[in-house]
Amino acid sequence: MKESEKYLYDTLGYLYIEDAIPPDLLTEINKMVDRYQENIKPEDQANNTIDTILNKEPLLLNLIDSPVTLPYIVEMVDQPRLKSTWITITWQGHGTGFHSNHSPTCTHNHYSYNNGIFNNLFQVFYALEDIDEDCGALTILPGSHKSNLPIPAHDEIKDKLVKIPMKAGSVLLFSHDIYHGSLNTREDFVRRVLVFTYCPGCIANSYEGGDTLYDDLHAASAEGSWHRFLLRRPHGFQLTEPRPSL
Ligand SMILES: O=C(O)CCC(=O)C(=O)O
Ligand SMILES: [Fe+2]
Repeated sequence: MKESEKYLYDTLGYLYIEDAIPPDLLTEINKMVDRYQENIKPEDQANNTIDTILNKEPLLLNLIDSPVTLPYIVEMVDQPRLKSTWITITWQGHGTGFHSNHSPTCTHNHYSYNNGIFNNLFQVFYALEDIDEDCGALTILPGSHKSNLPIPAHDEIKDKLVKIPMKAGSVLLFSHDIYHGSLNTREDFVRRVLVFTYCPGCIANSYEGGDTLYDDLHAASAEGSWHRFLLRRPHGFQLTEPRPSL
């Protein structure tokens, strides 16, 4: 990770990188998302997230330690572990309400800088198609991942929000402490994203599957591999797998 990238990530709370998914894999992922999209009835369009997608779709496995994102994950997450994976399919009029892990938060669970960047929830947010500003581009308040004060009412800060358009196959890396949300206002466009969340090894899984979520994938992975390391169960500050080198 370049020093300028560290500076920008620390200051703004995000980093945008193009060509993060190889074109052939992107085509395969989009075919896979087509199958989910076709099966969502119009009345279910508001409920548009398919959770634990990695457990359902093995073709995503090689993206969890992709050569594009791994150097950033390793640099900015302490003894990283994969926490959550999902796809979101967002029709017009839908999106994700604004939220953030940061201020107020519990004292130990936040972004910090201590001779290096420490993310507690690190979002690896892939665009599966071009996402223009009005197509549900992620909208953020830059720098809010480091604020010392509680976030004011949305209306009071909304003119400082920044929309981040993305190219198909690009990735947005961001701290989940940043204030963020999205809304697709385009009638002719369905926004499709793939999201992986990484956390330090001491943080537990929150949702479906709990800490055993990746046990089968972990057991099937090669000894000493990044797959095995990233798919391990949380275990306090103890490492239960040797950490591979980059
Ligand atoms: O899908 C979105 O626009 C929001 C995603 C989100 O909240 C996240 O990745 O943490
Ligand atoms: Fe979020």
